[in-house]
Amino acid sequence: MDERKRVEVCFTPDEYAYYKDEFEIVVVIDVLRATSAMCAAFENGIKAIIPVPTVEEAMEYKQKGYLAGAERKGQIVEGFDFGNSPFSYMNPDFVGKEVVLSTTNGTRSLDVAKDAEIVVVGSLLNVDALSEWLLKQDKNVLCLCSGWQGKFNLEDTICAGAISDFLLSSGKFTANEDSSIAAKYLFQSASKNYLGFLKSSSHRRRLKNLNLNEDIKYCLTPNQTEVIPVLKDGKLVKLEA
Ligand code: 3SL
Repeated sequence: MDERKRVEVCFTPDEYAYYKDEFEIVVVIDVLRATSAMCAAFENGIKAIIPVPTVEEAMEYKQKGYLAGAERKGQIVEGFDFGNSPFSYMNPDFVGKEVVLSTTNGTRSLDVAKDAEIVVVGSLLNVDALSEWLLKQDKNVLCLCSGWQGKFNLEDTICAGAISDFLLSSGKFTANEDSSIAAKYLFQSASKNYLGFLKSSSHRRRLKNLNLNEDIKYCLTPNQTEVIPVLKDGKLVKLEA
């Protein structure tokens, strides 16, 4: 009998129903920019992030006095002071605080996956630390890419490929799905130069048109942190070793 655990890649939250219940750990990935911003937030001392799928929910929290941010289509939603830029979370005023956040795709993926046994946040920023932690867990892992409004995207798939490539190389994991094989090959093609590989990707173009080049560079620079955000009772907190 094959004792190996599975690591698979789901390209979009819309496909999550096909994978649900087969994996103890779900890694939610939104490289540009939600899960990168979340990793940056914990690296910079935030206490918790309450991810909410809708702008209305974020506004309700804001009206109750919470620090709340919202992003749609790459831009800060009117009525909010911050959105999804990782640099917004390098704010000394946020240290030790709880922040509410709603984004186009990333918080939607977290909402879709919230009933899994363990939900963690992945990005290129924490990719090595997260992969090593996953290897030690001895559980089946699903990398859930957030994509863009239900569609496939390259940057999340490459990050998922990096995680699965690492786990598969250990010999302790196997992958059965074509999505997982494709993600691994995309990662292997991109890994020497993420910025160059993703030059003409749709979301990179979208963010570049919004003058968010610094965000793009930051989010595509791997291993800037070892923090692993984990979902506990509806809030993201820092996983303690
Ligand atoms: O979709 C999301 O959750 C965002 O990361 C999108 S954006 O990078 O802010 O455009």
